[in-house]
Amino acid sequence: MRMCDLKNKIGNEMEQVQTLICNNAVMVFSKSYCKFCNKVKEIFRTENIDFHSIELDLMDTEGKIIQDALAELTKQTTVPNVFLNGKHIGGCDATEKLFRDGTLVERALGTYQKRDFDLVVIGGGSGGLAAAKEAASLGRKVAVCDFVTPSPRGTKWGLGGTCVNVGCIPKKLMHKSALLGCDMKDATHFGWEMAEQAKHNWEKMAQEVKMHIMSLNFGYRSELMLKKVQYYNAYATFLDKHKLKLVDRNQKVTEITADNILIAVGGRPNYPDIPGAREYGITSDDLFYLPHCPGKTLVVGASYVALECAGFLAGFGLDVTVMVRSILLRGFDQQMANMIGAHMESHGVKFLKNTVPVSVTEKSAGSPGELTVTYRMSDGEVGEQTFNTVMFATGRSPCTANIGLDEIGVELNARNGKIVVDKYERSNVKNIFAIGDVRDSTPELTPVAIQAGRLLAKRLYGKCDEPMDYKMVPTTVFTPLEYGCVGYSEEDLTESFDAGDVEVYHTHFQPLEYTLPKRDQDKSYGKLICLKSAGEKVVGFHVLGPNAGEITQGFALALKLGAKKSDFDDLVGIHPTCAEVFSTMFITKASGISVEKSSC
Ligand code: FAD
Ligand code: NA7
Repeated sequence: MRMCDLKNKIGNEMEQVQTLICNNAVMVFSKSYCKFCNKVKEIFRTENIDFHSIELDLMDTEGKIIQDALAELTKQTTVPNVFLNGKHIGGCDATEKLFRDGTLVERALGTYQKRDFDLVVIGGGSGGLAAAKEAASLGRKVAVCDFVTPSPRGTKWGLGGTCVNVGCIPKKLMHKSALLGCDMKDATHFGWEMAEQAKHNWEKMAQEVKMHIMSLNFGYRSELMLKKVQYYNAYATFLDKHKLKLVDRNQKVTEITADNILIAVGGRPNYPDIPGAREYGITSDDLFYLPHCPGKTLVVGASYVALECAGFLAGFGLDVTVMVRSILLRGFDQQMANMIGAHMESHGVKFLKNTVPVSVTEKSAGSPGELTVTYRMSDGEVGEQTFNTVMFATGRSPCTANIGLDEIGVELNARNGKIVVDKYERSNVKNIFAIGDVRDSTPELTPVAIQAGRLLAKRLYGKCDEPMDYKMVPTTVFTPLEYGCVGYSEEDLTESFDAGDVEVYHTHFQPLEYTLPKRDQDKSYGKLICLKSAGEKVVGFHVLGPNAGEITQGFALALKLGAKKSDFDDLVGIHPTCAEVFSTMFITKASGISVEKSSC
């Protein structure tokens, strides 16, 4: 009931209160010394909302009478007491809630209309699901729209996004499968007698991986149901900034509205613009679901998706070639990148360097068939080879092209099509947010998307002000010899700091488990990059060796907390491990002393 309608029910002495509420779209009953009242007024100023306030403490006895009347009207005895367009809102918390969830301006202007949802998330991947579940836990009405457009080869999958279906999860499981092959070879040196030589069965592995993924898909759907998040298995496009059109697999159209919309649509693999690429090539989207062993494989591209896939395929004993246009692992520390390349090469992976594909044609059909790849080297020479499978890992593009963003004016980075947002993940259209792989200028990693999603929901619907901290994000490349890092690469540092200010400590190490099989001598390596002017603060951590991901996760905390080299030196190692080398790393690169052949 609008307070103005109560006018006749209360005494004449309340007429002044009623008049204030009815005559002012935004009315704040306040006390001049009250910090919550000041906070509320500051919120209105920030949002450019005109408001009228009276300070009850400056009004002698009249102020007390007004406060009593307000208590009678609203059952609220405290200030601030806020009214928007005649409707009682509440105090500071209630006003802040509307400010956070983005509906305050519309409510103040009297244009707010109740929508179907508080939050609709487009994209049921790592970031989208995290945000949706958090918002629902905070009591909001939430929907998730997720739709997988099949790959050009027809591969499709369930709820959970890239990580679960065609990214981290199948990749790490296949990496593990390849490592097991290696371990089995090592096992004979540890006294195991193998009845017969182990053979890899692609079909069995792919089936097991698929079953695991399906169980995860099911888990995500159940979680959404439990949290009462409405799930639409439909492709979403914007009709206006609060309204979406959803089209499901049967072309059934639904329209829904929301106060806030989160875009978490991720990205999909690129294909090079050459004849036969889409017709005969596959991407990581297809590889994990390939029903047959890929056989002799060409992987085009040299970033982490390419090297990881090439690594596990070679681990299964397949003939694998990586076609590198320029450098390995652009964006990563190049010393480490080249060490990874050298290790892979020593395990039989072939590299066609400074080379780009020109065309792919079918030589013979089959599962797998044979494909002829023509390629050109940087010196202009043209070559041709036959492969059973050609996989393109030539980057990914955000799924922002066909979702109606132009119509509603959401700003994209013209260079990469990603959504430009502020530090609170808000786009230039105030009620539209973006996180995860589709957000511009942040690492494309699952935990990053999850953390950003959770924090966004907490800022919108909880009591959190914290923006996502995108600095010092650790990561690992799951090549046969894993590479973990956090912080700066040596290349980054020379761009940002004076070369004389940088000290690099490093060492090779021999994992104990490699000693009996006598393998990979001088392949494992660690380095700490320190800033002299900051008391040798460690600003870069790099490790190449078994279980690098596990090692890096722990040390990432040290870097995040600002650890110095002396803290690493004070740390007592755990023996015998690979990680302990970071507690005994005393040789600097500048000294020129050899770091080869040190072992634990
Ligand atoms: P996604 O997980 O991509 O989810 C987006 C979802 O939105 C998808 O389901 C998509 O189909 C859907 N969608 C798109 N458009 C629409 C629309 N209009 N309507 C409805 N739904 C739509 N990260 C790591 O941290 N560790 C790893 O080891 C790792 N390995 C990787 C390996 C590979 C091969 C790849 C490709 C990626 C890997 N990543 C890894 C990256 C990680 O998978 C991504 O950073 C993460 O999945 C991004 O999450 P997201 O929520 O932004 O988007
Ligand atoms: P990246 O990191 O964008 O790397 C793409 C790689 O593909 C890189 O080595 C490129 O070489 C190469 N590339 C790109 N276009 C071509 C063409 N046309 N021909 C040959 N080689 C090419 O992509 P990824 O797929 O590895 O990973 C993308 C994200 O997915 C990653 O951030 C993860 O989060 C998941 P270049 O160095 O440009 O010469």
